[in-house]
Amino acid sequence: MIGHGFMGAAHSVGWRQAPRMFDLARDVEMAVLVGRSPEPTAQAAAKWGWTESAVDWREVVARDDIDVVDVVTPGFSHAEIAIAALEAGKHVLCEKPLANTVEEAVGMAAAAERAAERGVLAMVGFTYRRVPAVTLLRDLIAEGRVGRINQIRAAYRQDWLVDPESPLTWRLQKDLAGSGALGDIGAHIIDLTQFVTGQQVEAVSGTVETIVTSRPILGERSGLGGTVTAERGEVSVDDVAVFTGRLSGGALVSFEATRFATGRKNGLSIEVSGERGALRFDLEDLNTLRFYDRSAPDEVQGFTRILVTEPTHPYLSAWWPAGHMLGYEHAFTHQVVDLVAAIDAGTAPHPTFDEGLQVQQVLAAVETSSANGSTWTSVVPEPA
Ligand code: SOE
Repeated sequence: MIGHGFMGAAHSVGWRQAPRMFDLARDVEMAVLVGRSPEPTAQAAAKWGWTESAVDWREVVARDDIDVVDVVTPGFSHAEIAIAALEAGKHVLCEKPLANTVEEAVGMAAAAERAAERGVLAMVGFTYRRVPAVTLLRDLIAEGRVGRINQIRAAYRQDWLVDPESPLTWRLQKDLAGSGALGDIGAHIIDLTQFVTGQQVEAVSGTVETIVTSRPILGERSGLGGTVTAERGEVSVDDVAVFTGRLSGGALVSFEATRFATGRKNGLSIEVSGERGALRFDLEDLNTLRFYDRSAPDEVQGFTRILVTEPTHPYLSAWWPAGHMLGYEHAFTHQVVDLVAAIDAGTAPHPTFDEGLQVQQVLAAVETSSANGSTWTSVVPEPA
């Protein structure tokens, strides 16, 4: 695994738990954790259960005893590391969004296509697909429970930047992160919408905005923030992105991605409204799925609460008896389970790099739309 920030911790939990709780077709050995500085990397490796630590990712990626490379670094380095790993014949799991630009994502998707010819696989870490209630939501739509989809509301709302004195971390710098709320959390709701509907966002109209334009330069890092210095630097990414999308099936989607939703800590929600019913999920209540069935008699109409903890629900048979609740980290375990199953079967693990590239194209179209007065913009522009 390359990188050891917040996502490094989450992915480590996934790699550790998956072989302990699920029957995997392959053994998992947490071989090497790679970071820029020897000491913090060695400490993280020891804490999370990696056998070794190292500082040179190129050397590690070339090693014969490595089969899978997990990329959890900031977006600017995804393309270089993932392409090198695929070329070295390693399966790759890469954090979202796939890259910082469409150009980089195109290169990564091409590398993944070449690798696939040699049986080498690549997957993007849009982990929320693996929250059991989300997978169930997708399954219920596929079964026709909501019928034709008329409208979707998808939001990802956090508030960790509402303090103007919160430091200028890498997530606030375009050259490091690609974009702000749009790519960091907007990418999740684009992917989720497409995953649960099986449709693609084909055009968008949107606005992106930066609310706090300069922030204190970071001293020592910790988690999403860290200590600050007296100097300020420019915030070069968006704080809020609000956009409308048109799905291939015709429905409109309202998207909202923000780190300024005061009081919302990790509020990812999606509500799918169809001709026969509706489904609603909220990450802050992640064991629950709400279902409205229009065919129910009038006197019992209303959203019902499905507690998604039954052994018959996706991924749940490996965990606790019904009603015993899962958390944020379980989705990272399920991600490893699905990746290892795909590697064993030799089939493409979803989301593929092509799917990651398409999300990147939606993100770019939102930025183009915003720069052009929120005009409707095709996700992949028509050739001139
Ligand atoms: C920060 O906004 C962040 O950590 C995202 O980068 C993650 O993808 C999301 O899961 C939680 O919030």
